[in-house]
Amino acid sequence: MKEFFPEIQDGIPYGGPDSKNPLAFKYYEPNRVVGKKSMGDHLRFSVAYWHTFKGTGADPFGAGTFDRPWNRGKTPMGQAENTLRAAFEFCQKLGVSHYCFHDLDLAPEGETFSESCRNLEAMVKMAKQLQDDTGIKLLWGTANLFSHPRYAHGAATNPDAHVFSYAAAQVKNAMAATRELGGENYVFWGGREGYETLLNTDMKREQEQMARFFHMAVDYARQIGFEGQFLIEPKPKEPTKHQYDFDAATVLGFLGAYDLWDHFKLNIEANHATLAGHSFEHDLTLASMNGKLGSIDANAGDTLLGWDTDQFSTDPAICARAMLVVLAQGGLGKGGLNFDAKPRRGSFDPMDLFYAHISGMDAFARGLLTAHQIMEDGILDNFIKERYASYSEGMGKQIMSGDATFETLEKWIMEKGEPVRVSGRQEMLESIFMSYC
Ligand code: XLS
Ligand code: NI
Ligand code: NI
Repeated sequence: MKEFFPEIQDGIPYGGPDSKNPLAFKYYEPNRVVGKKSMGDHLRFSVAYWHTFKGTGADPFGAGTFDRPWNRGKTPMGQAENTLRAAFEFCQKLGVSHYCFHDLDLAPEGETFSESCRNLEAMVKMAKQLQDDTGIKLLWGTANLFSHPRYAHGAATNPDAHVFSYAAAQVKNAMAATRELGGENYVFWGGREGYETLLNTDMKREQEQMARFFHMAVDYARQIGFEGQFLIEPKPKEPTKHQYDFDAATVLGFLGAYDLWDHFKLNIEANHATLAGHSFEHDLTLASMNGKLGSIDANAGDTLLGWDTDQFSTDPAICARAMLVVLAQGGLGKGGLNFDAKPRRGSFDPMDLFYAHISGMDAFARGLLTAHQIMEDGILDNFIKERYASYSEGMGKQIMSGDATFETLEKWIMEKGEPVRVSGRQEMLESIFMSYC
């Protein structure tokens, strides 16, 4: 059978931190034990089908540039089969454990809805076989509810109930496909769920529609016995000016307001957090402290550009800050680190996909090692604990147990007077953090 990546024959070796070979890992050793788990189990890397195998490199100023021999074939289904073969060859040679897809990445849309369903079914069958042959697993599936012109005004938030229904039918099939393939999660990214102008938009109604959609998804999962985790992926803008799932805080508020809290966790994407004006670790922490950090789209933006550039992360310090949050909550469970990332338009060679993923995997592996060491030493943790120590005793303890009132505190202040100011030591802590990176 034709190989799509003949340059790689024996997988990607581990070369160690001193290696200068771009086709060797410097930090990622799947079997190395870090704390209580292997690196592979900590990181659960996943390749994103849409960028890595279906991405073309097109931008608003020009056609696709990517050389992707598998995206050819006499028929759309022939092309889909070639792509699937290339995907498993790539994942196996790279040594990643998981992949993710949208329904339409895997199978082409047909002339009719039922033809689309048949296409998906056929591709799922083939994917199942390849999963069995290789041991590569599905981290999550999702439905593309944003590319087709019918979704120009949104899917679940569309003003037309006909479009809502189409989206529901599509998700029903994508969820069944995910279940069939043993997918551990199902992701809802809000595609075009947002608005451009309030002159034509009833925002309250649209959000109610979205909540109905999620409730139907929860019901259907129960009905078919899908045990995967439901994840919502926040993003503040692009494609619509104002996306409803703006950031982790907004999504959590929405889940609480519409009685969906128990059914969803979040899939936090680095580049989406930064587009929302937050750091990656801010949104990770916000999700995690609410028990809602389910999975991660591991990528990076460009601080000079205001859109979702979906680049591979190459900054081990940012990865370390992210992995600190993941380690503190005891891992990602069913989730993983999905490379929702693509090479730049000028990196059109299939081999660029290897360079890109290897550097992304190394960045997070190095981040994991750094975060683990920081946690082992406990210096930063102890500093934070100490900073709040006044709430563990005396009046602070009474405040937190509900025994203090404004009146008792006023009386106490009359006696104690002015507090002693304590430095936050930010620069000292930054310097300690840096010494680990
Ligand atoms: C787009 C999103 C998308 C989701 C999956 O910005 O990141 O790729 O991860 O629909
Ligand atoms: Ni994403
Ligand atoms: Ni994105």
